[in-house]
Amino acid sequence: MTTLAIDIGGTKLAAALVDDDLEIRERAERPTPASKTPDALREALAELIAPLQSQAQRVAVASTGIIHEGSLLAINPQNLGGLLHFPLVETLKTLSGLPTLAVNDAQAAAWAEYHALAGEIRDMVFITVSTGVGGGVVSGGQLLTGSGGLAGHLGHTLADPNGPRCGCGRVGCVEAIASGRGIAAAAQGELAGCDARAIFTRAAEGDIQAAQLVAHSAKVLARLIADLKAITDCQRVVLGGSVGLAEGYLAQVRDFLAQHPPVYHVALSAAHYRHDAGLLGAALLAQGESL
Ligand code: ADP
Ligand code: BMX
Ligand code: ZN
Repeated sequence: MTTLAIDIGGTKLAAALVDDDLEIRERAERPTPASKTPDALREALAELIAPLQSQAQRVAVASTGIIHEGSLLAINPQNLGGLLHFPLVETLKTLSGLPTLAVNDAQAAAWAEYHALAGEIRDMVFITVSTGVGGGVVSGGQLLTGSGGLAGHLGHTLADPNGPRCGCGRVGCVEAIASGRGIAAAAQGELAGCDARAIFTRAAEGDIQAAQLVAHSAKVLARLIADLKAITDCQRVVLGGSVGLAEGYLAQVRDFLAQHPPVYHVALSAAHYRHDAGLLGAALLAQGESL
């Protein structure tokens, strides 16, 4: 069977045709629409899947937001230009005419990365550092989704009670500081208005403020990972997302984690499936449910 996998992020939309052996046949990508009304998102999704949908037998969506009973509810609507709610499964079923499954993007990516580990590991955590900071927890070989889809939303745990207000309504969340948006929001002076990608480029060129912004994100991530080790006793933490996968970022997180006492140490690795972990995890979940 061929799955049309779709990844909806705060910055980009991706779609791919995925075979049952997890090979990607064709892939398409476009920016998440700037006017993020439900109609704009529906339109962008329709254009994204139009060239692919006739070749698929089912649709599997990995999306930013709390995914519950097929609908997207943003915990941080700022990541989606204010879009709070979107009927994901209903929209894609109507557009494609195919059976459709939807799951949170980081939960999906965690499932793909867990399978890629294919060994003794039964407890792992996936963290995406991207537009936001998302997560997926596999405990005892089971993907935790929670009763309402909230499980793994580790970007909304506390990093700094004196930190910036997060779009979720709390103050000082990890996401408000360490995410791509958080890094960009903290930039001042000549870096004000730059996005995270530009700030990483400037850091690599030796800009001191840019390097400090990147290091601060990595330090907050390392603290989060130490907390996660204490909560889950996971054997591995896998990092993904465009910030998480950026050159040199994982090494910095590793160095900051090494400054914590040894009981909080855990093996860290970059996502095996790189930017496709969400797409492939959604496809795997659709296979598992024989959709
Ligand atoms: P999404 O959140 O849509 O899943 P990404 O994983 O690409 O998308 O994350 C988007 C964030 O990553 C943005 O804040 C963007 O500025 C940042 N980003 C994109 N490319 C890079 C890069 N090469 N290095 C560092 N940050 C990047
Ligand atoms: C936010 C939240 C999570 C998501 C995470 C990463 C929204 C819209 N999203 O914490 O559900 O997993 O961002 O999302 O509230 P991404 O777009 O950065 O990949
Ligand atoms: Zn928050």
